[in-house]
Amino acid sequence: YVIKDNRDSYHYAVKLVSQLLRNQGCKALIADDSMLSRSLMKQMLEKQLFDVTTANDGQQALEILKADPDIKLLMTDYAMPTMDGFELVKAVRNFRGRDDLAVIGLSGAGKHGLSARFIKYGANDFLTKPFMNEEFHCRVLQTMEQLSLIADIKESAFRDHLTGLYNRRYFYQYAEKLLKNQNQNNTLALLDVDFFKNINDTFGHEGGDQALKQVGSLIRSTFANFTVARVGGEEFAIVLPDIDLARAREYLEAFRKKMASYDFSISDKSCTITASIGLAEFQNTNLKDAMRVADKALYEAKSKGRNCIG
Ligand code: GH3
Ligand code: MG
Ligand code: MG
Ligand code: MG
Repeated sequence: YVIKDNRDSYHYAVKLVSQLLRNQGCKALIADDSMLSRSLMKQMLEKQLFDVTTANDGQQALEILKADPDIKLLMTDYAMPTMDGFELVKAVRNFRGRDDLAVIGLSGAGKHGLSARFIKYGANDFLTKPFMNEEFHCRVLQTMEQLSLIADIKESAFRDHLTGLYNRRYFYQYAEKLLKNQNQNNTLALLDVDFFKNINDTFGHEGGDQALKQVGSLIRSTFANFTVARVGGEEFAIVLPDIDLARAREYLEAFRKKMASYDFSISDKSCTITASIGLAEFQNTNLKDAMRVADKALYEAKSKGRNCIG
């Protein structure tokens, strides 16, 4: 249906199928005061597997967008009764970026400059009504494909390849933003594998990597609801929001014991790996200050003999 006839290339077909898989269950919103237009676009977006909601005015669309951060595509008409498409795009860009919510503006032919203005206000693309179904599908597909690419790039930029955990870059950029202006007691835990050099010496670098993967997944599964990052070679950080130092100590002590008795398997040989832990409680402080405190506590844990909390 979207691949029109044998004019379409194999390349386009492949792109289409892979994007359709990603569109599946993805939410789209249509803002248009014409019922005919709404139902036509709804049908077409449903063919692209979107979960579609409609609004008959910009104001109503804005309310829906504010309430639902999962909407990934907005198709908006220009002329609508109380809030037009330009106002809607301007307002929505205050809380949703171009790489997070795709906006495609639409308007009737004949008015010059509408497409340029839509794009300047923050739309990703533009369609003139009446449009060919084929062009509608191509533009939606292309816009969503760009969003998917950006999401993939972000994902790989913020993930550590070895363990699949967040990396240091993510940890500093995002965790800090997340915790700013929150008047609660948060705890940062810094965990460093003990005598990791010995593991490398015994099993080789490849074996060391296996150990890091297993340590990473043990932390991840234990602290599934928290932000966990690999912040150094064999160093991991866990942010525990709204958890004070005393409670964090209980959690981390339980984890330390679990890890010390865990049966790691490196190159088919079973072995024991322990870690030392430093904790820091923080409120509005930035993450770097908390890291310094946790690092100091970690150093104390190492000098106390390792496999303990500083
Ligand atoms: P300590 O108990 O004092 O922490 O001793 P340690 O041997 O763990 O300490 P140190 O920080 O001196 O050594 C960490 C080692 O981790 C050094 C480095 O070669 C190794 N390493 C860092 N990143 C990786 C990695 O990605 N893979 C492997 N296999 N080793 C790594
Ligand atoms: Mg209209
Ligand atoms: Mg270290
Ligand atoms: Mg170490």
